[in-house]
Amino acid sequence: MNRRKQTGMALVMVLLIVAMATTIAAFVAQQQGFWQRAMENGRDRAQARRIAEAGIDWARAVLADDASVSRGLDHGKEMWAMRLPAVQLEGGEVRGAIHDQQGLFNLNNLVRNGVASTLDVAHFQRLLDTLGLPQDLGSTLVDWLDANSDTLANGAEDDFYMSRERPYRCANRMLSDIGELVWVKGYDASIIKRLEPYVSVLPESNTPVNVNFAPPEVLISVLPGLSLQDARRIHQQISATPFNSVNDFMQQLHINRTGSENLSVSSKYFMVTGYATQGEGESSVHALLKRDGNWAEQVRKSLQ
Ligand SMILES: [Ca+2]
Ligand SMILES: [Ca+2]
Repeated sequence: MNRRKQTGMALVMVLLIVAMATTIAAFVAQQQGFWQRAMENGRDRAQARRIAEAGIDWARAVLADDASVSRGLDHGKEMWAMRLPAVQLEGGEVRGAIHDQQGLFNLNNLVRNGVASTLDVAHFQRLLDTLGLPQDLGSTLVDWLDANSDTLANGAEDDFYMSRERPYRCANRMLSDIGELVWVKGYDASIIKRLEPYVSVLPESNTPVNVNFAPPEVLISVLPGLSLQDARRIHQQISATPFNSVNDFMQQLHINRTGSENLSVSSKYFMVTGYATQGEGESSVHALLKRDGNWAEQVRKSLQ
């Protein structure tokens, strides 16, 4: 990396850190009253939680800012995607990062308006195949998501789940979190762990894959005809030079446009992770954000 570029990146890093420190300072001032009332015992932890949560406000501001400077384009070389070092605060520290969610395969795309999407099901079957996972996981998940109670070949509906030792009903609707997969026939903790780096659970069922963030395994699942070797090469190339348009991407691959309808170079869903320590207390937060125009809002959150 040349010197000028290095200086530029260092400056961006400083700006991000200043933005985070400012957001947290404002949040802390606002919450003073709460802290004074908090029980002495849980005070450190309560403070750590609030600081970790302030990371969400920081991410919303950073993503809104990105939307105003890079309309319609998102990739790993943008400011929001940079990894920050821990920011030191009085009595502790805070770390935060923003991760794109649209380079991943959205499991809720499998069923649209209650009906299985044949194309997305084929994509998911290919992903399962690439990861060495059983194909039946596609059928059981489609049955779990689709509105009807007709069992697909190798699938599972109410009659299967209601005959379990501890019966429960088939959801017949979208997933709201990846953890819900444990209820679906065939899925267990180890399978979820294997899938997790490649899939997302977004509150919509028609989200395109942002090619600038897609791992090679996801690229080949959504682009029939692309070899894993070519996908790895293109993925490596993207980390240095992201694509500005889906057209540029398709031209580079020399494959025809069929199958590219659900590709993109922009994202509207992001996962924010925040981790804070204060004295003896620590806390972590994961929040899914949805960006619409210049506004980013929280869709769901888990706080520990
Ligand atoms: Ca952007
Ligand atoms: Ca069903």
